[in-house]
Amino acid sequence: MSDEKHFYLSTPIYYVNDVPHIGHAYTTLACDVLARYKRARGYEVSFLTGTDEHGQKVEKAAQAKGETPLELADRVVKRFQSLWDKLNISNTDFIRTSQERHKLAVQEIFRNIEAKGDIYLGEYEDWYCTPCETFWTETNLLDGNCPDCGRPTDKLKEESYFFRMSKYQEQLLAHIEANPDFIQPKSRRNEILSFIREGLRDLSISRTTFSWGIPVPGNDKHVIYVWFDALTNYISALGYPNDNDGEFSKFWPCDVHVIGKDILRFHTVYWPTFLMAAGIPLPEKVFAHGWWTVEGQKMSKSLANVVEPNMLIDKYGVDAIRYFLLREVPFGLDGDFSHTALVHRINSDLANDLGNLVSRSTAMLNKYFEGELTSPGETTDIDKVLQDKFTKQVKVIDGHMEALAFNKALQSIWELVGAANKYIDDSAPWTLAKEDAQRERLGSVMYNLLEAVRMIGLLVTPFMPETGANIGKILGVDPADQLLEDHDSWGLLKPGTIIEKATPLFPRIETE
Ligand code: ME8
Repeated sequence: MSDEKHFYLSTPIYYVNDVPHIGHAYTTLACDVLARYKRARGYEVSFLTGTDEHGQKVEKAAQAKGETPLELADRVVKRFQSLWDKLNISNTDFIRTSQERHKLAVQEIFRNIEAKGDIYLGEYEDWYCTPCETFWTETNLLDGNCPDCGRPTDKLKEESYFFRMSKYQEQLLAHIEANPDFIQPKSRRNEILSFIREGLRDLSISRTTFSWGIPVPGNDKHVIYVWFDALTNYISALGYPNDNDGEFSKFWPCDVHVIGKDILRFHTVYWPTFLMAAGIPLPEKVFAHGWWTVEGQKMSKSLANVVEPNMLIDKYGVDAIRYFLLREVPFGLDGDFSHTALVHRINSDLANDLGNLVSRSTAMLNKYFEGELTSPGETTDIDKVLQDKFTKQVKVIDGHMEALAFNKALQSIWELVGAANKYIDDSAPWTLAKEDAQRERLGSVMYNLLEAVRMIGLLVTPFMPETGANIGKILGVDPADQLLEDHDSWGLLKPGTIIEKATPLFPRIETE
């Protein structure tokens, strides 16, 4: 980590020729959970997302709609921003590559690398896939088509500026070898290592066949290649080439770029070599997550199976969607989105396990003590087991969060939910309530149970901010006391607190 109490993370910047779908929501959501967790651990967090607005793909999409590229971008960017609001995304900045601050940074890094002699003018002849904005050599093509998306490619010959990427091959290999965590997960790292070992070619980084982009400094016949432009967003947002009141020196190098596996090579080969050439330190880590299919099929407009996040949030609630996306699939692996799986998770994990725990605990406290929490008495063996489990698990969860193993972190939190539910069964409050002599013991059981609920509320907050806040409110916890870093130890609920009977947190979804 670059600095102990600062944390900088980023999503990819999304193309504006498409409207946001569940895949975009997934990456942004994962970053949000990590950002919230780090804040709860006392870090100052810079969390960047934004939109990638230049390039031929966007220019063509705008033409097809009879708009200018900027009109298209202005329209689509609102769709992204309103979805992020609705998903409770806590980004601290939103960069658009059409902004002046970005243009300045891109031209500056171009000039910087050119001044060092690592950019030269040459001629390019290769096969170009416009949907992927990628050049391919003849041998890369599959039956003449793009090896990534399968669509036709065009032969392009043009004057082009080149970046001496080949020069950085050994330095990049050495960096990846010396920093085992630089590319995650491990399988992705191996994939990139073998790609680099096959040999890096110099990279064409300008185009003359269209104009929607940032002009090459001193030669505006050329616009800068959209990936050279887009990747620079991670530093332009911090004010590069300036320090932006200390932002750049505080947050760079970035702690983690979170991306989908589709854009790994751009982030772990192109971007680090650009930075090496410019003399800028490399990001600490690039984490590539897997790909979502929908009901077993690739998401595509032609199949009309694109999952629209707004609709899902309206139907099931924002926290249920946040929970499902990060619980269902190990971060880093591919996964399948299905309505059956979503409804199952909501009913079993949220309504049944968590929702019932909160309802039962608060209902019993009201039934037996009119809602008033009493001081816990002597600690028995089963109390100790519960407390130890919570204390240990907080550390286990922290390890999972550091590793971006969101599903494991949730699994571990749900083990606590299970332990608390089991504690109810083992301590059988309904039996204790029958004997006056057990009154103090019953009070202790209630205290432990609600303390367990408090800790669970804190731990779920980064994943489900509304649910975490609701649990805090039910328990009468001051929101200022919800910072995980200072409140993750057992026994902080104040005796004497009045806690009302909770309404169900998650209504069950009826299925046929
Ligand atoms: O690639 N499953 O933008 P983009 C999971 N502008 N994640 C998915 C997904 C799916 N089915 N579909 C998309 C670009 N994603 C460039 C990035 S960064 C300097 C420039 C997510 O709009 C995933 O994070 O095509 C993927 O990397 C990203 O959307 C691609 O978004």
